Amino acid sequence: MSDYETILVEQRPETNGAVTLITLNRPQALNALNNKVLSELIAAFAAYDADDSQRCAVLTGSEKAFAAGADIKEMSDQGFADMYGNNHFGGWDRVVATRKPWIAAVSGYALGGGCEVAMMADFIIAADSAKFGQPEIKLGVTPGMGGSQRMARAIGKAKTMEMCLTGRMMDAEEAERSGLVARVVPAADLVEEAVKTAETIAGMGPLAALAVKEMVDAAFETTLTQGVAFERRLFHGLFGSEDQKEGMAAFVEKREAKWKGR
Ligand code: CO8
Repeated sequence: MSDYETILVEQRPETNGAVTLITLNRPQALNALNNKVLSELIAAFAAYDADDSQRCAVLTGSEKAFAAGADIKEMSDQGFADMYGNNHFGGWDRVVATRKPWIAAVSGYALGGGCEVAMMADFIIAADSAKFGQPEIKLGVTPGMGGSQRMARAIGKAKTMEMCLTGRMMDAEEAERSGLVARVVPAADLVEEAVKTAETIAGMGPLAALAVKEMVDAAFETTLTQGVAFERRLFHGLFGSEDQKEGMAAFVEKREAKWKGR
């Protein structure tokens, strides 16, 4: 457990500490994201990234709300100079810069900034109770933490425009059908299922996991030809690792691989 005020961080014992569970913990505000939450998440993700024993992370909220958005009360009186001058919420880029894999486990509301943070994850596992939305237009603003961009890349223009222009919510079933989430599970099993999935990832070669994340992310930044070339170079590069020798030897010898992350 941790000394943070707005989040809980735990290296899950059933995974021997390989899976880090980060839980948003501002129940009185439905986990609304304020500057304190952001600074604590930046610290928690940096600590996760820096510790070799931690191999995959899960970010979750409460049963009622993953996060009901950026903290409206914190923002409401801010002017242009406050927001632009202080690059308000620019720090989320540091969460996105996490190099190791992490999963968003979403139950209940993931609205506005909450939906945007979920979309920053490598993928989303949703409870059947999950509700996604970008309702900022109802407040006279727009998504501001990447929602219009990441949602458009995840589910395409038509649905993104509809979601952002009407502010309507999308349930878990529609989110899965649309490609916003990887999988839907019963709400009661959400954290267990997400941790289990994270444990599977934690059991893979750490270098290969970093490379997968880097190459899939590149698909959203490059042309197909450049992306395929980048993938091939990373693939070639892994042949300089001990884990590639170990992984292929283990297959031939019909045994479990013992990864070194080297
Ligand atoms: N911010 C601050 N407080 C919130 C937020 C929020 N986003 N959401 C809920 N709360 C608070 C409520 O004010 C309430 O507090 P109190 O008890 O003190 O009145 C408490 O949480 C419980 O909420 P409700 O009583 O409203 O609970 P309900 O079950 O009736 O409703 C809803 C749940 C539907 C989720 C409702 O709370 C709601 O609509 N919340 C706001 C959703 C929203 O509009 N989110 C978008 C926010 S804007 C945003 O995210 C912009 C992101 C980009 C920022 C980029 C900056 C650069």
